[in-house]
Amino acid sequence: MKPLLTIEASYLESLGIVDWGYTRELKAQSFKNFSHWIKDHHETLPYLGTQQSIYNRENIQHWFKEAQSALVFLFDYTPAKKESAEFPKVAGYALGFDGLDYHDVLSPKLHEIATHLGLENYKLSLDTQPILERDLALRAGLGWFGKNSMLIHPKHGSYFIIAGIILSRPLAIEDARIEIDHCGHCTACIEACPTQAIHSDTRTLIADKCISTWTIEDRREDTPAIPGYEASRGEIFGCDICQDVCPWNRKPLERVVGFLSERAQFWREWYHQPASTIYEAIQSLSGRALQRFMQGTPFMRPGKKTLLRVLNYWLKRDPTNGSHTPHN
Ligand code: B12
Ligand code: SF4
Ligand code: SF4
Repeated sequence: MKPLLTIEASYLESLGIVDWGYTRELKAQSFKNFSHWIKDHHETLPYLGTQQSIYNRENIQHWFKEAQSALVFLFDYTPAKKESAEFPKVAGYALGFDGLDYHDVLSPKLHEIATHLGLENYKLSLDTQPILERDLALRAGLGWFGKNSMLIHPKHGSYFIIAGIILSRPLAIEDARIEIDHCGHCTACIEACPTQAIHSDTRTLIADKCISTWTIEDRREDTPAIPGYEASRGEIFGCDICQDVCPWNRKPLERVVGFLSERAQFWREWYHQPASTIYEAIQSLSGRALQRFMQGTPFMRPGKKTLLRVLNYWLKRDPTNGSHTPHN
């Protein structure tokens, strides 16, 4: 990785960054694609479909008037994927940042970088802001849109979180070269997705069919399981299947040394118990006690009802021991 102005590459690496990019282009290239896509996807992801949310995503200046340019960083969780390869039921990102919610872990790091660069008027882009972050990373030269819709970096694959600093001034950095599409004739992700959530013509997901939506984002108590979920590997929190089969993740996995912190290890083992044990543990806790138990972790996002709905699915299929082994 190259240094960032006065910041050494080794310092960025110590923050968990595998690459960074820069762009002055504030308009999203793929906004038209997003605006077509959003027409069909309000129900389970309502926050994306408001008029303001759509308008803001077209151009970062719609949200932050003074914006002039953006720095984009890729925060890696490949080491956690390596270590949890035999335990694929919890999304890698959930264990990759010390078992903590990445929003909380990464924003101080971004502020730290901003301080190093002497920035005063800036905003962060970290998942929840109205910014098309994959498009921003594309414009910053960090990768291409894979058929699984992930932003894929030619060297680092796709096991990373995209985060940005939106600046109110330009920096003395050359504009990035846009990465070309390296998917070629491969269709591994489309074939591997058990719920057929990948729309092969448009490189987008049918979000309502994605296991990640059903296990994390959908807060309804009684939403039936997505057809095909039974053929999953027993994903109970998020889903990485279409990344795990992607050839562009093979080399990064070979290269990294696996490492799970003590806290992440705890959660890995906790979710490795039979579904019946996890179900009982969650059910026995009051809403507040559950919040205390899961405080600061990503597992709090789906909430009690969603967690129980998902676990109950596996229990109904296998009431004797509640293992979440898929039954094909
Ligand atoms: C809503 C959302 C979801 C939804 C919908 C995902 C989706 N693919 O649309 C759900 C809940 C399903 C989801 C799941 C996951 N998510 Co999510 N999610 C988001 C969020 C908040 C918005 C994404 C969005 O706007 N989707 C709408 C689609 C249309 O836009 P898009 O995903 O940006 O895709 C672009 C391209 O596909 C392109 N495009 C569209 N059509 C076409 C057509 C052609 C021909 C071409 C070339 C391009 C193209 O334009 C789009 C807009 O820029 C972003 C954060 C953010 N603010 O951007 C994180 C984000 C996309 N998620 C992320 C992650 C990590 C995940 C999961 C891996 C989590 C997990 N393990 O369960 C899965 C991955 C599922 C998958 N294969 O995408 C990361 C992705 C990092 C990366 N390397 O790409 C993001 C960027 C968060 C972050 N800050 O790092 N997510
Ligand atoms: S995350 Fe899982 S369910 Fe969603 S598109 Fe990828 S493989 Fe399919
Ligand atoms: S699995 Fe193949 S088609 Fe899918 S994103 Fe990776 S390279 Fe592209």
